[in-house]
Amino acid sequence: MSEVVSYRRVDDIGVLVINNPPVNALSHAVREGLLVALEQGLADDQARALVIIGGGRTFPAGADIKEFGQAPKSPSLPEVIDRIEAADKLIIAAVHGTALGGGMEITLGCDYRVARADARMGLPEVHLGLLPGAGGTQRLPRLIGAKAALEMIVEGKPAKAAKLYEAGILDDIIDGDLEAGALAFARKLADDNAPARPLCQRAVSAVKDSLFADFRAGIEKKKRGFLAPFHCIEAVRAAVERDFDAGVACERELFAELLSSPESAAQRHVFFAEREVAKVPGRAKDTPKRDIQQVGIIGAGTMGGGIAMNFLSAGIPVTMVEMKQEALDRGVSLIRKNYEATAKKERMTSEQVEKAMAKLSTTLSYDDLGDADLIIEAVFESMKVKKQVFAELDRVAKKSAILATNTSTLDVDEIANATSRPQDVVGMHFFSPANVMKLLENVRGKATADDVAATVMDLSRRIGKVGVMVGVCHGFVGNRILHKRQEQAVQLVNEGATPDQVDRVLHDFGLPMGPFAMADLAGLDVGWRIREDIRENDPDNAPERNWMDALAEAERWGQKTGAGVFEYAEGDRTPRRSEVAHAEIEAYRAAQNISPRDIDDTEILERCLYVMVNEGARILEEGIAARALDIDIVWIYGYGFPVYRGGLMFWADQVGLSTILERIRSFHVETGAEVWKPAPLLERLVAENSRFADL
Ligand code: 3H9
Repeated sequence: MSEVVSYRRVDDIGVLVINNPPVNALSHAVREGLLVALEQGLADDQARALVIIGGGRTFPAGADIKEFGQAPKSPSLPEVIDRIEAADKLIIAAVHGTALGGGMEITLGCDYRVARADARMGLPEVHLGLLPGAGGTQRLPRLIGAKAALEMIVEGKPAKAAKLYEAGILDDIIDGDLEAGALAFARKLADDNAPARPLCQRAVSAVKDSLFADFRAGIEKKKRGFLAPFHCIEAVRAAVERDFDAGVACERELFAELLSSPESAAQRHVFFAEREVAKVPGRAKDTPKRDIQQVGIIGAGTMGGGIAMNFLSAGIPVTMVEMKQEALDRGVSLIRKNYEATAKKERMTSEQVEKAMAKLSTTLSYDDLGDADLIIEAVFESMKVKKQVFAELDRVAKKSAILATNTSTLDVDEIANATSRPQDVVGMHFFSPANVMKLLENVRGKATADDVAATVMDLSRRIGKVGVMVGVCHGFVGNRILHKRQEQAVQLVNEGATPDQVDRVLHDFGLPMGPFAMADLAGLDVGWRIREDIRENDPDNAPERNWMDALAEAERWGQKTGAGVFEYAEGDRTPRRSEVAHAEIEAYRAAQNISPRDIDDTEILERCLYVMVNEGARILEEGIAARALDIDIVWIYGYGFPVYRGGLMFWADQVGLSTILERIRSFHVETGAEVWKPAPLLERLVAENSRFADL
């Protein structure tokens, strides 16, 4: 008897139980075990029908992703499912938890499917850069039609039991004990002499001629750069246009192509990296955590309000503090407006909106924060102001409270020292818009206690964020790297490129927007004010005045004023070339005696991205990020680095570190600039012929 799949009979029905925690992934042992148990059930004369069920928390959540890339081992999942489908006894899948990918494909090989009301099923392979490769693209269209199957396969979003029942995927929803319900269901089928229902023998209903072309056109923009969604469409098209066997052959070919594609390798890396970031190296799994039941937020502006929404949506009460009642009122109405917009898009019910709003309270006095377990400061980005806030928090917060700053650049250690309890201070850097962006850079100061760090990492997940633990430095991981890229972008324009060209190159690489569209979105006044502050207070490090300063001084602050580096039509965020900006650029070049040169796209890409990789290597060297994968996740969730490239450092490994180092060295020789000095870590990795992933 296999250890991971067992067979037993309950009266007249055979039960196959899969037990491979945590998610019953369909590893080689499970596939082998399933075949053995199946043969046992088929040979068992007393069993009138068979039920397949998952042990533990779920029906199988898919193929074992860790096995991808290894030599295939027989039996393959398609072989197992074909055997299930060809069996001469009725087989019923009984689903709880999440039947995903290969797990759902097993259910499609069964004659009938039942599930618990809280179960979900789906084909999320597309998120791993794959397609359902065990017959899913051929059987699902035969069950629910090609259009509905396309939606489910290309979106990769699991659906709830009620919806699955409505779609005709589930035959029944079981209340109470799943196994008992499934046994009763099987027994009734046997009593009724119900027919076998192999999907492979069913025809696909007719579809509109333009279905596939229309579907493709509909996703082209959103799925730019990804390979899998388009392969998924081709596989479903095969289900419509060919017979079952030819369709399966096509699916298999497309699956194999995807499996060996760089896009899938990158997406699988991201899947594991996203889970790995939660496991902070050096932190014991059982580190105690503080209980967070009540949160205080200082500042009801866009950032404070956005942060508050995360907690309210997770059912955690929030008290917002401001200096003036009008600011509080504005903050509350902004939160309500955002929630109502979500409700309008049917992503929330109006009861959920009211439930979240009911957890929000406001005050003008810090003294009302005495019960808060966590207080997050989201005020103006000034060290002086932040220190005053933290001195106040030190006065009012209870002893066990965590005091967090949302600073994006300032020194968390210095802020912590404004209190008598630096061990309780931590950075929680939310990205704007804070209620939308998934990234949370949690910044550990020198004195931050272990349980404080563990609590904020845990909390990140609770409020639906991906938390990454980083150390203290100017700009932390994300903005520190971004800053280097923005500098290169400006320099490239100084030397002869146009902002349109730089933005196009980075957009074509897969980023959601280029550096200048991004500057316009953030507001040119933001960077300008920071530079002005340095010019005034730290003249030795004063940045050179350039055309970006001139634009900001002319109150061209980007999208919010309708013009910045680009121009924007009323109510339209599309950046358009600006003659004013070009005139400023030319004036700047003339004043600096720069004769512009033609710069090719490759140089733009290399300078903007390699400078980031070099900075990423320094960040690793300094221990600001613990692993390359932490940087990958910061850039994917904070800045939209293309998932199909796996994140900044993963991408660098794929390009080849020696190629990158060689270019960095030559930029260093050409410019003598400090930023192009190769990071020692990068040099070491190249010398050792290893990669960031090996660290
Ligand atoms: C497929 O099926 C291809 C077929 O069509 C064709 C084949 C020929 N394999 O996420 P969690 C690990 S492709 C291996 O933290 P949750 C995960 O890494 C597959 N390991 O829990 C983690 O490990 P650790 C299609 C897996 O409750 C642990 O399990 N299926 C797999 O938040 C717990 O995971 C999918 O894409 C796997 N398939 O969420 C589903 N799945 O503890 C992928 C999980 O060491 N999985 N692990 O960090 C998920 O979406 C979520 O894990 C799930 C549970 C919703 C199931």
